[in-house]
Amino acid sequence: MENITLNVQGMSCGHCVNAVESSVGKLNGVEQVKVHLESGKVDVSFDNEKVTLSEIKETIDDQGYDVA
Ligand SMILES: [Cu+2]
Repeated sequence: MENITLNVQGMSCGHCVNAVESSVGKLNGVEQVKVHLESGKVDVSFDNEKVTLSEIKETIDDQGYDVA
């Protein structure tokens, strides 16, 4: 299991938190996802044999947010 923290720009309210948490949380292999709205950080725990970091970043990007 990998634990990473991503810096994500553009999240501003509870809707954004839900959009990121639910879309990333649906990915097969993602164990846990937690958005920290104030700091713009997203903690993700995932199984890197099932899902890649770039797939996670792409999913956040697809929701309309910029991943550092
Ligand atoms: Cu929002």
